[in-house]
Amino acid sequence: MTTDQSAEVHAAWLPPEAFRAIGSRRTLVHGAGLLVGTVHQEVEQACARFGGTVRRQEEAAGDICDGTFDLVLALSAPGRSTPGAEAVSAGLREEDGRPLEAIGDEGFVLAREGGVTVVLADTPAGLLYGLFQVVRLGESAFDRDRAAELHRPAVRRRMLDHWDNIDVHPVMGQVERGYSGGSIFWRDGGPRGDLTRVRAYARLLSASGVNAVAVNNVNVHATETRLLTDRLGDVADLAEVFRPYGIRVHLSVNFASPVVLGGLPTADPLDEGVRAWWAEAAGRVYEAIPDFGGFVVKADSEGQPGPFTYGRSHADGANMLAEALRPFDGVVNWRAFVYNHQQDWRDRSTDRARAAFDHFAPLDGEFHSNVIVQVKHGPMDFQVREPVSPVITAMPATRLAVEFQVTQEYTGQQRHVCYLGPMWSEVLGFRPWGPDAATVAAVAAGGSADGTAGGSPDGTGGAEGGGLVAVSNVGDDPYWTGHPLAQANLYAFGRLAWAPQADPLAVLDEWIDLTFVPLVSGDPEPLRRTLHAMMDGSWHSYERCSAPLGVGFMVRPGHHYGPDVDGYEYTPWGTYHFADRDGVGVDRTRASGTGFTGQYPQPWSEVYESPERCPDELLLFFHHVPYGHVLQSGSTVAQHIYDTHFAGAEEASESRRHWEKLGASGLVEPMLYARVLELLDEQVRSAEEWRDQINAYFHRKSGVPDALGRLIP
Ligand code: GCW
Repeated sequence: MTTDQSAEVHAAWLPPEAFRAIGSRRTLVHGAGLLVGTVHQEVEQACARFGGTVRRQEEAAGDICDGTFDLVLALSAPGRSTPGAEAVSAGLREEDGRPLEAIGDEGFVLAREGGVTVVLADTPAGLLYGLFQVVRLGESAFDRDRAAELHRPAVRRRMLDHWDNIDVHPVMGQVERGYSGGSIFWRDGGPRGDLTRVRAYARLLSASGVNAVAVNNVNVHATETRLLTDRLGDVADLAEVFRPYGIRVHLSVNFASPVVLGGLPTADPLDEGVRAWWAEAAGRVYEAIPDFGGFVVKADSEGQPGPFTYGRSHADGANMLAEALRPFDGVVNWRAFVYNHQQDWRDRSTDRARAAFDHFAPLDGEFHSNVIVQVKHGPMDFQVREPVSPVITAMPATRLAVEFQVTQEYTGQQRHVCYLGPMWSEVLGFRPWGPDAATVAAVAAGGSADGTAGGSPDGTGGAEGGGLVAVSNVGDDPYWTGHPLAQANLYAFGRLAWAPQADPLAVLDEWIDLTFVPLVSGDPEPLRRTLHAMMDGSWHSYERCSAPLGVGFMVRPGHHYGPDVDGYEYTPWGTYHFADRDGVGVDRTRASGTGFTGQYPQPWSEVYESPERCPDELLLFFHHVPYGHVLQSGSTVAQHIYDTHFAGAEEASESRRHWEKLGASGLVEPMLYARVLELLDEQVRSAEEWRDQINAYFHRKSGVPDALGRLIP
């Protein structure tokens, strides 16, 4: 592994060595436009290092497949015939069997014939994604013929939200829930100035498939509010750096901006003055950043201002901003993470899991077509295990985006190895209406239960979904992500957003093959095996270590690291487990609980309602059961808690042993080796603490002995 010395930035999944196959060959880059320039530059850099050649040709000249080149990256401009190009995609068909007419906005066709590898795209962005596909393939892009393959992203917008602050927040710091040092954009009240890192980041994101970035925290504090107006230049500077990599910049905005910035007496979304203020603000943004993506809004949530103050609905609020952005094709990502965070823990009728659905489902059909309702994948808050949010099933006439958390707030805070690809993949492939209906990924792409496209009441909506969003895990840490192996999560988010059906372990392979393998001189197999052994099952392992059977939130209040079973039990946050001497879990049934199970369509509303049919891993999310309750696995709740926590701690030690074995092999760079080893020490310590606290707590509460008689403190 190398660090790019010039920029002091770890190369992550784009080490120069990963470009060897391209850089040692003869390439033609064909077409015009900023992103084609980026493609050319990438190839040029690789050639400078590995001795190949590259020619840039804006206009068609000659047959691109005549054998002069090993690799041709060409734009297929309509009406311009490029000899050889048509042959590449001839015969390709759409899913429904029609002949392919257009490759599409960001797609590309890849083929190899007669010794020439060809990437063909309709747009410069498609060409750039095609280039990175050739990088991923390495030598295998050139070693045999390949029938033409069509690659297209499953969702149009693949976005990372940064929870970065400009000022250092007194509690949350420079990056809210950031575990990788400072922000790559902001420092101590202003922009960082040096954009080298942002450029490297843009490049990495583009190579993973991400095409949108929100550059500030959804909790928009005083200074950050001004990014919309007098600090807009700072956003424009970032947009400038992201642009050559096909990434649009979005901004989190403060709903109260007309009051805070504009001096208006109200931020009421139906007030004409307020609407005019936003229209003008949006106009100024687009003057500075013509390809600006849009606004991200957290409203009426955890203390953020919103339309409720004025007795207006979230549709009123979102639509007002949508109208301001509409002339410029901008979108509003309006978050559905709305709940009462000042709940009385004695009140058993309020259920935080219900909140997003209760607030948003009744508004289906009321949002404008450029509003995207952004829904956290689970009904609570990024726990290691949650069911899929029922909001995803409840708004067929609304563009929905599904939100993940790459930053590991509740999954080890980038001190623990926890590869989240398998979790996201499970969510994306989940079929909330049963086995024959749509997946969550299809909803994000714009489908609904019966496979028809979503739409919106003003008629201008339609097939396009809201896409996939995730909270970034990146900071100014030398390895980008605190834990070097947490880079895999960032990579996997982009790749799964592009192709949600991809096998997350194959994605992990890709990441290993780009990040580590090009730098290994000998046999890379032991390294591959070790990383898979440590990472493949690490999400399940983390689940075994932490709160059991889907109950969630047994973490230290505030920073959320480490165990504290009752930490949130008597707080206003709505995150309870209700453990007593007889049992544990939240009764969310219709029969006797909060009725949350009724927010799901069939078959899941029935499955979750039944303690016998409810999947074990979600039992305590939906049911309050006795410690002796027998799980589908055959174990009891108490015994399951003991067994999984002993296993989780043992797995952490095993992971450490795997890594230690690698030490002597010299297969990883010593600094990275040492960093990971140090973090594994902490993971082992923490897993043992989880084991002992959780086991002791339930042992004392229940009095149930461990069937194996192991030591429980
Ligand atoms: O998970 C919670 C975090 C908050 C965060 C919030 C949200 C940005 O603890 O720090 O605020 O979610 O998603 O808005």
